[in-house]
Amino acid sequence: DVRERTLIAVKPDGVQRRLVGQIMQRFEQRGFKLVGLKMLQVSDDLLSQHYCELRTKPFYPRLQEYMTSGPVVVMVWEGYKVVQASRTMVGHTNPLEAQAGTIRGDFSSHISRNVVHASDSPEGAQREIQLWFQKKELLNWDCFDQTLTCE
Ligand code: YYY
Ligand code: MG
Repeated sequence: DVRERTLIAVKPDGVQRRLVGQIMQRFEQRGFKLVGLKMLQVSDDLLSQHYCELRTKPFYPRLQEYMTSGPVVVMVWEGYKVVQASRTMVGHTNPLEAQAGTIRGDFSSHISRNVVHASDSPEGAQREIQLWFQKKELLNWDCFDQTLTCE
């Protein structure tokens, strides 16, 4: 399905460290299509819905403090197997185990500052996209190079 979508977020440390452009560039370079983009300050409520399965974990208070410490840039990317591809591009949750060449492997060194979020399944992606974006904030657009005719 070339219309598969995933939610990617540059976490507060990524914004602080001016990594937004480099992270977006990797998804563009890979050939995925940007269909949603915004910057926002995350509330405790949104975060607990986003990480509903982690709310009872011992690290959750630390995660909440980190994720609400400053703005995040959240985006929706579309393309063939984009969920799986972006998990590979992002790398292991723990940067110490993330391969060089992945976003976490190249830009982070601690699990509590791992720079980026990526949905982990197509179902999870759908849930997260609905949580973070209103329908009208997602744009369908076609590539010009496929619709242009020569004069
Ligand atoms: O999907 P991913 O971000 O790779 O990992 P999750 O298991 O969904 O955890 C979400 C988030 O929680 C992770 O990116 C960092 C943080 N975290 C942590 O601080 N300490 C852990 N032991 C596990 C996760
Ligand atoms: Mg996850």
